[in-house]
Amino acid sequence: MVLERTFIAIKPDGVQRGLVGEIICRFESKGFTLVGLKLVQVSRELAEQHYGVHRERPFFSGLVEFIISAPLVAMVWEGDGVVASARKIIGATNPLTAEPGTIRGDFGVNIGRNLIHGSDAIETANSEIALWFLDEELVSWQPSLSGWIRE
Ligand code: DAT
Ligand code: MG
Repeated sequence: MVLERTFIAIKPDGVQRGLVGEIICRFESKGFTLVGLKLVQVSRELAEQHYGVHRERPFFSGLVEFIISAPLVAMVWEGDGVVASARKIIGATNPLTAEPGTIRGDFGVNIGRNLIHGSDAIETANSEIALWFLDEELVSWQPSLSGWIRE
């Protein structure tokens, strides 16, 4: 497996509902490594850039308004296959159809309040990490438990 990094954001609904700790716990417990973390009041410009791929979709303006409405928690997680694995931990886009055991399946009911963002591919992860974090905000470190988590 290749050590990857992915961009994860706990959206404003997750922060307001007090789910930051619970959500971080899911990634920590899995065995991934936190390498970047900050609470951000997002600018409209950053939100529009982040969701640029959805610019033509009918939900785009509502999505941007939601993302900038209150602080979110931006994170970078590192680990073997973390990009695809995080998407599984997060669950399907619509929380109503997301499997129980996933973050969206356990805590959400509405597609417009689905709690969390995760990069959908390695290339997307790289560009989202560069969009949200400066190089010096990311910390490369070796958890002392790593020998008990990966061979
Ligand atoms: P994901 O967040 O699972 O990668 P996406 O990239 O297709 O999903 O969409 C980005 C966000 O836009 C999604 O988390 C919630 C919102 N969204 C997507 N489809 C929507 C829809 N049909 N109605 C309202 N919001 C939607
Ligand atoms: Mg997406």
